[in-house]
Amino acid sequence: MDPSIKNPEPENTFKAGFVAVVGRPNVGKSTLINAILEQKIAAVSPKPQTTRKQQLGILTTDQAQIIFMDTPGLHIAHHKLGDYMNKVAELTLFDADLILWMVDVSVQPTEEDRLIAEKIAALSPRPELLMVFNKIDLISADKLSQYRVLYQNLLPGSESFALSAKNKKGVSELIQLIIEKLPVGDPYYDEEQVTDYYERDIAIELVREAVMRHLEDEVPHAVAVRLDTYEDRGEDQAYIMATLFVERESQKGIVIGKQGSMIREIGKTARREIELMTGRQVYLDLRVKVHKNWRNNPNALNLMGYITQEKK
Ligand SMILES: Nc1nc2c(ncn2[C@@H]2O[C@H](COP(=O)(O)OP(=O)(O)OP(=O)(O)O)[C@@H](O)[C@H]2O)c(=O)[nH]1
Ligand SMILES: [Mg+2]
Repeated sequence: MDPSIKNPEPENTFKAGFVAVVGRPNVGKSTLINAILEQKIAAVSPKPQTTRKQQLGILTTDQAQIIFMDTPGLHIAHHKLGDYMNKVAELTLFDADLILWMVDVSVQPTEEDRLIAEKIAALSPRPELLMVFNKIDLISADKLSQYRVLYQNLLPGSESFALSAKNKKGVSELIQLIIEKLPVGDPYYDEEQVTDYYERDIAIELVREAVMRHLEDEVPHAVAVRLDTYEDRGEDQAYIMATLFVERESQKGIVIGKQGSMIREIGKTARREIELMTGRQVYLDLRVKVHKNWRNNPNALNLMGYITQEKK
């Protein structure tokens, strides 16, 4: 499709640009992008480090095309996978027309928030910045104004906006604010396109989301999901087979659970989500394998789709 047909004539006022959504893990970055797009493209879970790669969320309106870059939460890494995730998030800072720095304003700033502020402050030239105070549904107005100041002091002079991504409160106002800040330009993507992920990539993320939701402690972080088969069966059915890789035999036992009870639960949750996404009936076949210490093995990371810069 010729992208110029979205370009209003004679005067071009259409806005288009890339927005990096960054912040420490678990502040609600992926929740916000799903809320803005009014559909679930990104995995969300109550546990930190849910997002592992960059994913685009593309919103096209009559006035603008906003390309959101969802990123892994910036954190203090303990594995090569963590280094990769941080790198992904940091690189988007350089590609952005606007940085949305999201914080969880229901709690005080952490060391990770301070490190992010330093990274943003060090950017030269610095793209436009908007601080987003999320989770306002969790605190009183008093606490909100108190904590806002603490965050504001990390990057003085920054513009900010408060919302609740989960309750979709403030989301449409945020979209307008973002549009104002974007440069005039032609759309980069077809107006129908919502993400750069294929349905099968989202399916993998939804399996991982189920893993994050059902498993505790370090175990979900040690799981990678590989899609083995994704077959359409007629108009309204799909067959999916995927392998869950863990790092140790003991984790394999936990993921499978007593007589397979845990993997069945994970499968049930993931299947329901994939069916919601695709509108099709899904047969989901999950298996579990050990790939020793994969999070610290560059070759394994590449195999599992976490392509390190060196290998690109
Ligand atoms: N109460 C409340 N919870 C929220 C809000 N936004 C997100 N959450 C919850 O916060 C948790 C983390 O949300 P995610 O969207 O996965 O956070 P993220 O920043 O993408 O996290 P990573 O991918 O790990 O970096 C989930 O349990 C969300 O439901 C909000 O506005 N209010
Ligand atoms: Mg996320």
